[in-house]
Amino acid sequence: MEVTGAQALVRSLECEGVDVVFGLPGGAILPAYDPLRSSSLRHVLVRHEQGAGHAAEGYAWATGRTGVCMATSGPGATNLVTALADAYMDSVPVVAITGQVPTAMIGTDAFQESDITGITAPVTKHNELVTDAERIPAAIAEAFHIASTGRPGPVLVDLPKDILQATTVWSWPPALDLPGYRVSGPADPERIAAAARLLHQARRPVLYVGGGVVKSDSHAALRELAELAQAPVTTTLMARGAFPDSHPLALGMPGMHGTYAAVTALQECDLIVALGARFDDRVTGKLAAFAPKAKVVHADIDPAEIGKNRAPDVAIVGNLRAVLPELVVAMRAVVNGAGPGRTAEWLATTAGWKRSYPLRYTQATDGPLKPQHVVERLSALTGGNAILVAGVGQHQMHASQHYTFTKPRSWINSGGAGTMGFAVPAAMGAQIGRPGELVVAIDGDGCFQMTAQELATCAIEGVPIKVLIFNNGFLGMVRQWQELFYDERYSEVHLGATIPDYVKLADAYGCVGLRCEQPSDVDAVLEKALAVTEVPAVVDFRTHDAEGVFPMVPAGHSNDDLVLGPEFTAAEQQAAARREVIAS
Ligand SMILES: Cc1ncc(C[n+]2csc(CCOP(=O)(O)OP(=O)(O)O)c2C)c(N)n1
Repeated sequence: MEVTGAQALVRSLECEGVDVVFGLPGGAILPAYDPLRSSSLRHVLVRHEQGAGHAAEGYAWATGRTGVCMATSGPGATNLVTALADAYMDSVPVVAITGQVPTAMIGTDAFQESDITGITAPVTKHNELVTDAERIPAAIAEAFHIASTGRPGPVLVDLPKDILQATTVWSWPPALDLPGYRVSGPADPERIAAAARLLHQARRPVLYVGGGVVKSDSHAALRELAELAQAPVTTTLMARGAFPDSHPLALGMPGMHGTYAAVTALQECDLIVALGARFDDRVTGKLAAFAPKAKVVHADIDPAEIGKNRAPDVAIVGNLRAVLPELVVAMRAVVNGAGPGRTAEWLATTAGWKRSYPLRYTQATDGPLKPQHVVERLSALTGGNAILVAGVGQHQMHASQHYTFTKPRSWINSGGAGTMGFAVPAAMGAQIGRPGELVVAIDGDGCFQMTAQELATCAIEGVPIKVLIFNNGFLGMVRQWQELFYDERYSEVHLGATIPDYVKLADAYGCVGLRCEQPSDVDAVLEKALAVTEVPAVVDFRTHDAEGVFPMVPAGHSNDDLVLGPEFTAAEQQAAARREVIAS
């Protein structure tokens, strides 16, 4: 059957099971928008292509399926770049479709020409400029295959206008021709057995859980492993929710703003079992001083991660979807043969640390309103059942620290790239991927202003996200660094809390706008916002402008230098540095 390239594109997307495309049209991609009208695909018309990219990411985070975004050539395509870089850093499966100037004009500085495959080469897992309409089905099928298999990531397919207009013969499924693309096969059973033996022998093990556990949906096996091994668990910023925070073995988040218990357990442990984690600098602090007494088991789907930052004693390359259940079987065999491991003393120590040095803040009844308090009330009111999406900055850390996560895919954020402006569009994508569920974006006033225009998209599309702006009037995280490391010489961090008026802005975008300034009003305002069902609700929480995020390991320092923060006395800080348990 004869079709145009554009029809082949739309059919290919349908055949890939795509249900929604986030995009914004323009000249070069116009041919694709015509068959889109009569297709089964839902197109969500964003207000900025960056929003389309983050929405595709949010959709992918929330559903586990590949998110799709579409843009025209030149500035349309370059507006996607930040989101693609973000998806690349966080291993999020996204397929981006871009229009390109006609093939005969490529390289002529044609109107709206940009070399998007060149520009995105370092931030995509793969990209392709298609030069033959006949290749479109294969290019799309390969894009989805590459985006979603192995270590997931973004793939871009660039389609010149004449290729979209040309005719070709439709056929599906195409043969995939990817000679250079290898996905890790089954893991070596001997290494799995070796890892289980090490875990059993360890007296002070820690499971260091990264985003790979969420992406591989292996949280159930993780829990079995932790309970079998009686090993405490730390969940990174990418893995919040992979292990329930309420579980006695949960230590919370490690790293720069991690809990004392998680950071210190990693420093003092004799074995790290790293699962889908990458020894990121925000977790390790000064790498040479990280976990000095630990042997390391490192399991990851990407062989390039093994030994990149920390040499492992046992390396397991494979998909955690298979590896974690295999590790459970191996561990059970060891425990059945040799009896349970001997971690009781270690668990008593880590539990003591949790009690002695918890996340601490003070909320006075008459204010100022603390961001941590808002997160804790949200956590209580939603029973940990919201899908939380964060921007980047202090509010992101407060959300990650103080929300009690109960399940995977309930925490969505920009971990690797730290992209301000992520939250509103990513929440939109998550809500569209999981309609009927409660999606709450916690955003900073700085971040919010970068992509707030997607509220219009949400209002028109009936996407009822809740957006909680933690409006401290500052680029708060930068302010905190200037306070601590630049002698309080504040430079270009003051935004002001009153312009724009977020309640009026929400109203202008067809959303429900609310404001909350007093701690005593938090519950009532949250309840009001959570009850809005047809359009977004936006809450302007006027939060304390000088509140910091603690604990904190100063950048570049050893994790041994963790600062508990102003809520702790000097004596407590000294006891913490000595690893003492001071609360029974
Ligand atoms: C696009 C982008 N620009 C700059 C930064 C650097 N940066 C990191 S956090 C931050 C402040 C964020 O301010 P806000 O959104 O108000 O959140 P807060 O820290 O106050 O909670 C900035 C500027 C960034 N991460 N991303």
